[in-house]
Amino acid sequence: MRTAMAGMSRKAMGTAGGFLLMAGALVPVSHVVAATGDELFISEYVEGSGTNHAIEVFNPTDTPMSLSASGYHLEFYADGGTSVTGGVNLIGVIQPASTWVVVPTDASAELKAKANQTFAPSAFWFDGNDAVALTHSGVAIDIIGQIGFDPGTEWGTGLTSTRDNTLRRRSTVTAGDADGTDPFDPSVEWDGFATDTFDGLGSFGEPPVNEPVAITCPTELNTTQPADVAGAVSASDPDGTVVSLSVTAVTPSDPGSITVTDFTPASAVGGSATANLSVGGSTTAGSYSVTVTAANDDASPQSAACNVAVTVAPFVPAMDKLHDMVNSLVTDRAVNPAKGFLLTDRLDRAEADQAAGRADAFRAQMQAFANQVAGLSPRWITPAAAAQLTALAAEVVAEGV
Ligand SMILES: [Ca+2]
Ligand SMILES: [Ca+2]
Ligand SMILES: [Ca+2]
Ligand SMILES: [Ca+2]
Repeated sequence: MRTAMAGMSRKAMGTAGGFLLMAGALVPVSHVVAATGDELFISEYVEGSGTNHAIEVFNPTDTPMSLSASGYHLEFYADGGTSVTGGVNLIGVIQPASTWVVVPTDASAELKAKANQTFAPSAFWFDGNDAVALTHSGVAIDIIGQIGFDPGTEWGTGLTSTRDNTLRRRSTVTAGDADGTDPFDPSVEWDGFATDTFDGLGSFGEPPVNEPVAITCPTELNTTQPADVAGAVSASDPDGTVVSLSVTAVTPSDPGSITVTDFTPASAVGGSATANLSVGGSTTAGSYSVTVTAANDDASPQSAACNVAVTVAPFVPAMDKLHDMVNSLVTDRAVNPAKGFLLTDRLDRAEADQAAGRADAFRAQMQAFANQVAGLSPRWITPAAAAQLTALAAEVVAEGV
């Protein structure tokens, strides 16, 4: 039965109480309810550079349409001719509220990536002054241009014209222009775009917004040699999948020790990709501006970047820090000056032993220093300052000679 029906014209099948053959399924006609329209129409027209041509057909109904079984064709009438010059049979199933894009086989790769169907360019070739028609079972249901009239170069003016432009049907349009005999003015139902505008192909009306990638990173990362430091970086795309996070620039010069580590790509559309921006403790002391870039897996990837101010302070020996602290305690009179002198003197001796590599003597001097700190009365030094001195002294011993 299916084979027999496929061979019948739509008219022969009738409508009321009959069946339409669609997408390999028999759908009772009574269930075919128009969404915003009940017949396909052309929703985008590309007459671009070189061989970049495309026609997009829209299905405004709520029913999948088998284009071949229903007998849809695109045809053109060259240069004011009144008979069909050539055309292409549409083949495939156009889903409800969806589009069907046909492109010649010799179009650019970018345009062909948008195609649902390709055709031999010799069969269907329109170049601005040729009327283009969408037909259904031999009946023209939508015509761009005026059949039998040659406008010379194009219909329309500026971007809204049929040559070297893209024409996008306004989303308020719900049906094709079935009258191919009246004058054609594309500005009535179409918006015009520059040569080789392809971003509207694949959807009716304004192309959907491609949400940008968003990236989050710390404003700054600070460390002192030889300690490493790391900060969390993450990125996401509401309608895409972030698949990379990387350091793309380091100024003034890349020391090679500022890297992205622990990278985990987003597991799905809208998910977060995460990583750490890691600064090695061996990084040359200095200030760096680090650019981290995230990208998604779109055919033409979207990306987003952030900048992190990285500061690596040079290594300061614990002995220097201890000396500075004792000196400032004395200067600020935070410790009794006489006691302060004893502490300074003890440190000077320890430092001399350290410089000379006398490890045992150095440790003995540091022990004596610690004992002096411990012996200071709270009248002379605050417990907090005493604890800090003790901790620094332990660091000095740990660093050794
Ligand atoms: Ca022509
Ligand atoms: Ca017309
Ligand atoms: Ca479109
Ligand atoms: Ca996106």
